[in-house]
Amino acid sequence: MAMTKINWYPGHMKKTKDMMKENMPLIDIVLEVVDARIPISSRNPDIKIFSKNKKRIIVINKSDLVDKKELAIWKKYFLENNDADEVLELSAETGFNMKKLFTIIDKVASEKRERLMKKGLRKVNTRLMVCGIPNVGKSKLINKIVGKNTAGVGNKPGYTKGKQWIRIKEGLELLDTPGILWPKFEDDRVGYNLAISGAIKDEILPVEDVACIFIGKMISYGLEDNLKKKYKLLDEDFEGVPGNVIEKIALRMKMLQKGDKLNIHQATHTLLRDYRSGKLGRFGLDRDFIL
Ligand SMILES: Nc1nc2c(ncn2[C@@H]2O[C@H](COP(=O)(O)OP(=O)(O)OP(=O)(O)O)[C@@H](O)[C@H]2O)c(=O)[nH]1
Ligand SMILES: [Mg+2]
Repeated sequence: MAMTKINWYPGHMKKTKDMMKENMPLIDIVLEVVDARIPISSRNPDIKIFSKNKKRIIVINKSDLVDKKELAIWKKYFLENNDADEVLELSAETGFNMKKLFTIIDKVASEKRERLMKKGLRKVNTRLMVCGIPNVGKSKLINKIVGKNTAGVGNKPGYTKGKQWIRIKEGLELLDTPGILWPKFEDDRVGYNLAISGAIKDEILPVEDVACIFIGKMISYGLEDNLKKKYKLLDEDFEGVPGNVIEKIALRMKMLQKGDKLNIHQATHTLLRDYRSGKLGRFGLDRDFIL
């Protein structure tokens, strides 16, 4: 199948990137949020570059959406690659490992405090920048850190607009930033994984191609049973190309439009929505990068 190239780099992302670079001198800790379902595809190479000389924490968020074994593989991978000083799997949804995150932030903050107090400074502020691609849960995580709904959270990419400084406690401040992607996805798989996971707005996507690639992935991972159970599919429905499976979903779920035609549009969107909310099982999409 010929794949349409996916790209999403609107002007506000470039502006955000410039804003982040400008604020970098103020920042001590860069907390990069990645999506547990796509830990490699959701790492923005620009963030890697401008966080180089900072303390770096990678938070693998949405860990509730993937299997524990898969999470362990990614954590090891980031640590071995020296991608960050600390790597923590977490769920801003369930609160899993939030306590550990506080401990890590406190540790980094107190190291800085001690260092500067030795130099004679009395008041030391630690500033943390929370960044990542759109829709990974940055704002939700911040609300969990702060303990109240300070940052706006939305079930669509590009929700946060503009920067927002938030005070966590005496001497500790945090910057919420809008999600940013980068100008060109070198690997087509990255664009599609971002699209499937919900980091790119559906309005600009070739959603049917995206759904096809997704079905193909599930089949290659041996996850046909998850689809069968959810959409009442039969063995024979998997004969032929992945696009047929989408038609079969519409057929078995009786998704019809005017003139009793199958509603492929509805089947496509239902499929993606179900994966994004964890209803098709707990699995990620990046395993073919390393396995
Ligand atoms: N399952 C699950 N969903 C989460 C988690 N964290 C956030 N979400 C959901 O993901 C969606 C995006 O969350 P936000 O906090 O708005 O994401 P963001 O990274 O700030 O997004 P932008 O502002 O668009 O860059 C919302 O629907 C959240 O409820 C998590 O740990 N698990
Ligand atoms: Mg946000």
